[in-house]
Amino acid sequence: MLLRTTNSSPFGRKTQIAAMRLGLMKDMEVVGSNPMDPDDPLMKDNPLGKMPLLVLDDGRRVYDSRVILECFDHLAGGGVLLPRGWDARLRALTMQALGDGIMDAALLVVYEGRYRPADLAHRPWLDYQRAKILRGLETLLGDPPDPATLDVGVISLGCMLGYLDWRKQVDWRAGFPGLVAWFDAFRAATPEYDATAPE
Ligand SMILES: N[C@@H](CCC(=O)N[C@@H](CS)C(=O)NCC(=O)O)C(=O)O
Repeated sequence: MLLRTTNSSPFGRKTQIAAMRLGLMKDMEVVGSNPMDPDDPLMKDNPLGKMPLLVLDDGRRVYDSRVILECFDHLAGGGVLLPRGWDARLRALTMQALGDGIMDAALLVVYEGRYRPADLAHRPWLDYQRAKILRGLETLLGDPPDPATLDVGVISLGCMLGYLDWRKQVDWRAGFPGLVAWFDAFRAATPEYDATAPE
């Protein structure tokens, strides 16, 4: 298999953590991508031009990170990162949607600064995205999943907090100190997280 991503992508980090935990890295080559390069092979593999992108041995292209995690779990026999029981599965998928959704908003905040000329930056748009991040963190704080039980939701939430640490879209440690212990417990239980840190 071939995984197109970089360590700087929090969505790509989800897939690398999952692959490591499931013992799939030995079957996989990881190749960097640049979504801003129109000649990058990513463009023909994923019409959305986003990473991560997985190429299966039979040539099938798999996107996005949620589907790649589902694919990895299936390849590992199923029921590992996606619980088989419906209630636990629904909870894990919803937590993944929360983590991914916060990362989507956080990514848009970064892109606003990176790709829009400073004189065209639109403050209300940034506030709108940051409000999603803050509401999401509040929701997580209200009912966090067990940080030591790795599933698709916990992977996404851990990558999300790490991404906010790195890019500093909001100061979550000051605003939500209750989440610091959750993040520390996640890192302690998930060595794959530190092993996939962006350079
Ligand atoms: N929902 C997608 C999001 C992937 C995503 O936004 N990736 C970013 C890098 S972190 C990207 O490729 N951005 C380029 C673009 O939006 O054109 C997933 O879960 O894989």
